[in-house]
Amino acid sequence: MSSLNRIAGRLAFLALLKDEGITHLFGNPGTTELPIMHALTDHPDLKFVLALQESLVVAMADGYSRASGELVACNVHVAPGLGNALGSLFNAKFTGTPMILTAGQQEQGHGLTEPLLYDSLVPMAAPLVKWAVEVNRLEDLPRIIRRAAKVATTAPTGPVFISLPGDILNEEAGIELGHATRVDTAMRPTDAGVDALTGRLLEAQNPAIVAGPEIVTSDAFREIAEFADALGAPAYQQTIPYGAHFPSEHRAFMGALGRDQKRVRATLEIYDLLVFVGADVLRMSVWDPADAMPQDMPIVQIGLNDWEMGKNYPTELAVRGDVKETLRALIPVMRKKGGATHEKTAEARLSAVSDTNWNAKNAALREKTAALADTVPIAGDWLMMQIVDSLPDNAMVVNEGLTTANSLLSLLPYRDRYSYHGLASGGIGWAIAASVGISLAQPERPVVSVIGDGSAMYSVQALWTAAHLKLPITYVICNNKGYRIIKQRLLSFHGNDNFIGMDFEDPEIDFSGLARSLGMTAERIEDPAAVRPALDKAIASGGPVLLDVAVERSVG
Ligand SMILES: Cc1ncc(C[n+]2csc(CCOP(=O)(O)OP(=O)(O)O)c2C)c(N)n1
Ligand SMILES: [Mg+2]
Repeated sequence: MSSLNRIAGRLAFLALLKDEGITHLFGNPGTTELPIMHALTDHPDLKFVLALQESLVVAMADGYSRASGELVACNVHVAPGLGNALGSLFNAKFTGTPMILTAGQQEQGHGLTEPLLYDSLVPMAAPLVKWAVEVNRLEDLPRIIRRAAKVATTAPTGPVFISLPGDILNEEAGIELGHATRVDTAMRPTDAGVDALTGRLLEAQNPAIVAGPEIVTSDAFREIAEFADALGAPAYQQTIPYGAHFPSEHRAFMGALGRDQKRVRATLEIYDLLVFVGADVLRMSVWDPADAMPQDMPIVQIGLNDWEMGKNYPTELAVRGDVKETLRALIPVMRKKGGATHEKTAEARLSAVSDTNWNAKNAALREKTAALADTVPIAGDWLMMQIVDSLPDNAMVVNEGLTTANSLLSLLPYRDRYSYHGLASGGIGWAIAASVGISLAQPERPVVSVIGDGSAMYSVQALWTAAHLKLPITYVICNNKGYRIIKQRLLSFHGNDNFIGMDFEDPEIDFSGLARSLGMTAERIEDPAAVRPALDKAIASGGPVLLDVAVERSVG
């Protein structure tokens, strides 16, 4: 080790992050993070983004990565802070977000005496990350950060965790910082693999495509549409539609499958081959004895997430490859092999869905929704249509609107891979904070964030960060004074309409007042006619605004 490079652990840590491409450090500091906060003075180009609770720290970083595709870094405070962060870390695991999460740790040896705030951090984080480690020697820090970045960014991507004891951060040593390693996973199958795939696809009489998140991560938004054209197959979005997985207005697009086992099965039963492209294979939410997958349905899977391949259902052809590169290789071979005959078949198969595709359903829904203009409290569908109609071309939509946003994806067309970001894992309390990261990742694009009032209250302090950074985010709170989805389910699963613990009416939550207290412009809206002007004004303001909209509460 060279003595020329004597450097304190805290400075090495930040220098290493920057060298791995990190531009923002999302965090919430405590005493054990003070070495890092101290070192930030020497790294003014690394932007520290303060979140006022650790779950928000991680959700902000998660949003940044989802809207940029970049590796992100975030830092939380020892055991209680890591504990707070775990719900958001679960979300990041679910979406495979490439993230380095660090936490300050009590000095080695001091921890043994069980001081305040101390507990073992690695076992806490381990189940939710690809790799969890504590740094025990300053000399190991570069190797650990380099490896963490490589592990997080190598597909299937995901979060990693590093515990940083105070003595490591404060110590000085002559260490080499080394260089970043990135594994090129933009691989395509062999020619033989492409041939086999082509043969199987052309053999199907009535295939369907299911598209998922690897369309976004591999930048295959255009290729997936070309593939649907070339194959002549209707395309569904996977059961958890948390991103822009297919251009909605393309004639092949049928919308998301949903998570009702019987309905999914009925939808898919008519096909003789399902082609999953970078998608989960019918991941469900609530248990139902009926299986969503039709009996003996042949399956083809393409993507980098081999854990998903054949996981729950046997897969006839599982191809590990980058979605974009694989489709690029596949499309010309398929066109050539299929020739004019297949082209005609493909054309006919796509014309056959022109009355049932997303465009057709969208037109019908818009007509039906227009009739709800005078409904008070404001109808969810009508609110969603106003939001969609108010969006500038480059806007991004964030969705944790739950029941009020039921129809959002039938109204909002995905037009580029970063145009839509939805809650993925089911763990609510993501969107207010994630919107901050999403906005920071694409600062030129206005963000409209649709959030249930219940979900909003899990992470409402994130409004402060949006206000502090003056981000162009319009938060639309869908205020039905309770957990409507839980009420709906108590009624439909148990026939019980005694909604204990599902209302917050006494007292009512004053979201406008809450937002103003955190430094944000805000407005309460009860009149449907006031929605559009308020949205237009909020989006045009270019700053953070919260609209507290009184929406329908009906259950059943
Ligand atoms: C972290 C977490 N805690 C609790 C739940 C259970 N849960 C799911 S939806 C929901 C209520 C959502 O309420 P709101 O955002 O107001 O939407 P609404 O149902 O009223 O449309 C709750 C409590 C969850 N999914 N995640
Ligand atoms: Mg609600």
